Amino acid sequence: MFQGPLTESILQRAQDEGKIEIHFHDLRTFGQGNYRQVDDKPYGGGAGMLMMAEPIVSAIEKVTAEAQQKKKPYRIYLSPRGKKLTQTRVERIAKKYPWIILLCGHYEGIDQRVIDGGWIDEEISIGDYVLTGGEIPAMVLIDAVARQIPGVLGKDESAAEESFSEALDRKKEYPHYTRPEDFRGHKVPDVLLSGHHAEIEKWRKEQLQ
Ligand code: 21W
Repeated sequence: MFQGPLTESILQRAQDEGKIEIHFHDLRTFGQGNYRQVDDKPYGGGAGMLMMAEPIVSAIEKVTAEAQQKKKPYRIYLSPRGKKLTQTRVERIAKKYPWIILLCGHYEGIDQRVIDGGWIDEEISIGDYVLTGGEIPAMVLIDAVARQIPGVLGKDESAAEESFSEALDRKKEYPHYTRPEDFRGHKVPDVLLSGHHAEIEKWRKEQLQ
């Protein structure tokens, strides 16, 4: 399910140019027994299954040991219980951690001892709504972090980003128009056709919402 979004133009180009690398590790490889079991019933009862500690910790240890880097990976568990992902957090991760491991939760979640035992550095949620697993949140995080890495965005794209975060409040956006000037009776605001840059700037600031 990662192949669609992560091979989309910008992220594919970034990988082709060696600006980012994305590796996938199937937890089942680290599963136990003939059935490569990775899930089990929760102690205390309740609906659903949990991801077992051993396959997760084995996977984290193997991936950590394999990579040829001095730096430790920053280990993030995508969890509905996590801290909310914000642009500030995205920028901090992009700046501080050249190598991240993303653990996607599945079923009802993971054995708490993976977290309490120190194998996870941070739990992150992408928002207050319920999804089926951590895969889409992982892709959201990859996309948001990747575009912060120098050279991942093209010149035009990063210029747009600059005006978005610096000149304007980061939460806000103004309306955009492109050709034609008249679309089925809906006109482009006159000021945008005027060529008065100061007026256009003023109008855009007024339109922020
Ligand atoms: C959703 C797993 C709900 C477990 C107590 C016992 C990762 C996610 C996820 C999921 C539950 C993120 C319950 C925003 C998300 C994720 C799957 C809990 C009820 N309560 N960010 N059982 N939203 N979701 N199930 O869902 O793994 S980051």
